[in-house]
Amino acid sequence: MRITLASLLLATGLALSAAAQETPVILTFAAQIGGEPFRCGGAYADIGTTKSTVTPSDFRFYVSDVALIRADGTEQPVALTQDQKWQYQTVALLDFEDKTGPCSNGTADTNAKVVGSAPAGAYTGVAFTLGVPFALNHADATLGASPLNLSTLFWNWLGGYKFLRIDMDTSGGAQAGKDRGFVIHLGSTACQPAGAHGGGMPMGTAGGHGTPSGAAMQPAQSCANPNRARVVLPGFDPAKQVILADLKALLSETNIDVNQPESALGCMSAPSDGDCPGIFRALGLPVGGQTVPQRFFKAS
Ligand SMILES: [Cu+2]
Repeated sequence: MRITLASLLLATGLALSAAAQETPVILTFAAQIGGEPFRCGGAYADIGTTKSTVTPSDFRFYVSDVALIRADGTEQPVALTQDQKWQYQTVALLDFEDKTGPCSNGTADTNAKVVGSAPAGAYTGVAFTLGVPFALNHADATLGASPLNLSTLFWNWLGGYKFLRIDMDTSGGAQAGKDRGFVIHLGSTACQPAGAHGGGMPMGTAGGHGTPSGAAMQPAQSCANPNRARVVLPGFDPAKQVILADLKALLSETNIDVNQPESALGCMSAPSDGDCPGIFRALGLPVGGQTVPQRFFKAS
């Protein structure tokens, strides 16, 4: 094919006009507890089935595959700005703790926004996944690009990242002084290591602490329980509304004062953990083959 100056100019002009139709997208999130803003070390009453008072010490989560929704229900992916800090590829970290008070596991910086662009158009809603995509979830966090480089949001190579981490002290009497508090660490479980051959039991139930086992040193080939929650908020206008994540709604059917027997403190996502089903339901994740609409996120 002969390339003329005219055709080059035409191609350049088309590229410029296409680029000009990309429009900025900014989604603002807010972490709340019963409608009040989350604050490290704050006290929030009437949480969970025992109406406990909680003092939170972490509130961070990863979202991915952010999309705008058209009136016909189809999704337009949002291209995230690659900012070398909060966003990498299709993943963004929302971080509401500022390392003050009891939030000693955290980082001083906070981030409440997802920033990107999409073709200009008429959009009526927003969708995103709570979690890290499989392709990025089983890397080595010590080598990960920010924000996938935080050891406090990572289990191990096999289990991957903690998609959501909310930690808290609780006022409840049953465990006061011993194993006090409650944590929510959401992530994939029952992950098979690469190189494992069929017939074995699924290994690597996430939630392990301390030294990774041999299996944990290998990346996962697949996880029986991905535990990634797709969240759809129809009727959402990013220019006027905020996406609220409310801990009280997340814990509304959970007893946070009495840890269920023979399980990790709070819910660390293990399939056998009796502290998890109410939280999974609130996230719209399947429990016993049933799924109900999520209630953790809502539009302001
Ligand atoms: Cu944990």
